[in-house]
Amino acid sequence: DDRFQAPDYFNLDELLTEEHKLIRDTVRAWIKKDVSPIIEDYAQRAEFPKQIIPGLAEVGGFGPYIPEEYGGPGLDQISYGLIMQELERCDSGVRSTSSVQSSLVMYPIWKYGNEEQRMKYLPKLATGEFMGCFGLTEPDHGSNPSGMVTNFKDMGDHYLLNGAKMWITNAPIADVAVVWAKNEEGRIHGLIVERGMEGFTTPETHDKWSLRASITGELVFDNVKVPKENLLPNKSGLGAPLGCLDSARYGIAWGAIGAAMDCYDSALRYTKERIQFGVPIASFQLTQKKLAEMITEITKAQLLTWRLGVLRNEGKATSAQISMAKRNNVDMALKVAREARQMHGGMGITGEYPIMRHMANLESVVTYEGTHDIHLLITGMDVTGISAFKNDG
Ligand code: TGC
Ligand code: FAD
Repeated sequence: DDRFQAPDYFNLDELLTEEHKLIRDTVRAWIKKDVSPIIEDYAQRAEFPKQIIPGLAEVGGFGPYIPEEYGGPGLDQISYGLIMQELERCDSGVRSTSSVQSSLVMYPIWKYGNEEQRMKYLPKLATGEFMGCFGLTEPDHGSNPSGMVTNFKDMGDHYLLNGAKMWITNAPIADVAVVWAKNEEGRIHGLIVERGMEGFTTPETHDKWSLRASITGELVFDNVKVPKENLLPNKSGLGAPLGCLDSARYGIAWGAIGAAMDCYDSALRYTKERIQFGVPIASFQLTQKKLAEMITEITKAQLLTWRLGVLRNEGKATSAQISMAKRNNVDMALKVAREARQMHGGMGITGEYPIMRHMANLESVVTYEGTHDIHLLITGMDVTGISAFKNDG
């Protein structure tokens, strides 16, 4: 049987509703039919498969939890997580497209925008007619976004935006960008910048060895006139972009499990079939240790993340809990991918198997949305009450 067998060692399916399972299985079937057959080729050629956009919209990949009145499917947080899991089981870049559109573009417009902005952008973002991107990171300010230098001045009837953002997922194909910039008092605000505004360019970032099927670029603002109605009015300060990151990081915690599942499934299948020294390599204790540890770690991550989803549905999840899950699950997935890579021997470095692609993708996932060490420091700060981000040295 060459069908993917989703690991469910602790019968987690029993914790899901019929609707959750239906949503997950719908995404799984679409991925299998339309995306898995092409993804390796696109990744090898470092090209984003644009043709998947309508399908992504149809399976609820754009703003899963955005209410129906704004064109979203209005799903709960577990459904959102399961969608991310299935997308990243295919490729972290596919999940990235969905994460950015949903949590980094639709979420801030929904939460921090006014009614006109919601009605203008959300329905089109939900169908994929508009693609969005999120500009927080700058060349000199990655882990420390509060130091950003991108800024806007009040010119009376418009704002004048200057600066640059770097490492922006979907920038080169985006119709709209949610951009974080400081006003003249140094306060961070979100602005909706649209393609076509004079002085706004989105050069593509080339030569990535990771997330090759996802498109990345810069956002450059050279005296861009932004209409005043494009400022997100309902929240400002660093907490505004960080609130979006909470939602995206939660999705990544689920997504990483998907990538790990795919690596585990492939490793289990391969080691049962591959014969060396006259026996399947799965019969060696060293192989079994790897498989046993993989399924243990995947199961722990599933339980942690399911619980986090329940807390989010109840509005009780803290940012620090989300950081712990993002950090744990991505690290877990990266370790599973590295082990699986070795278990496939030489075949593990080829595109015949998804392993090397997952492994390379996860190097971005462990860095973006807060690095592995930044999330550790968030946990450290949460338990001690002391911030270790800055030192006086
Ligand atoms: P700090 O003083 O701790 O906080 C400033 C204000 O923000 C509030 N806050 C939060 N609010 C909501 N959610 C959170 N998670 C929050 N964390 C903090 C905080 O209460 C405070 O509010 P107020 O009202 O008192 O001003 O800020 P800090 O400058 O010390 O920085 C904290 C730190 C280091 C944790 C933060 O800067 C951080 O998370 N850095 C990592 C940067 C990051 O994650 N960048 C991601 C860029 S986007 C991206 O990577 C997209 S990839 C997507 C894809 O392709 O899938
Ligand atoms: P730095 O902040 O320079 O960090 C370098 C190293 O120093 C890391 O190991 C870090 O952990 C460590 N470090 C930094 N500060 C501390 C500290 N206080 N204590 C201990 N160690 C520390 N950003 C967006 O805004 N939008 C996007 O759509 C987006 N998409 C991305 C897509 C890809 C493929 C990639 C690779 C990145 C993307 N990013 C995006 C940017 C991403 O969020 C940043 O790369 C990330 O936040 C880290 O910033 P940096 O690369 O500048 O690394």
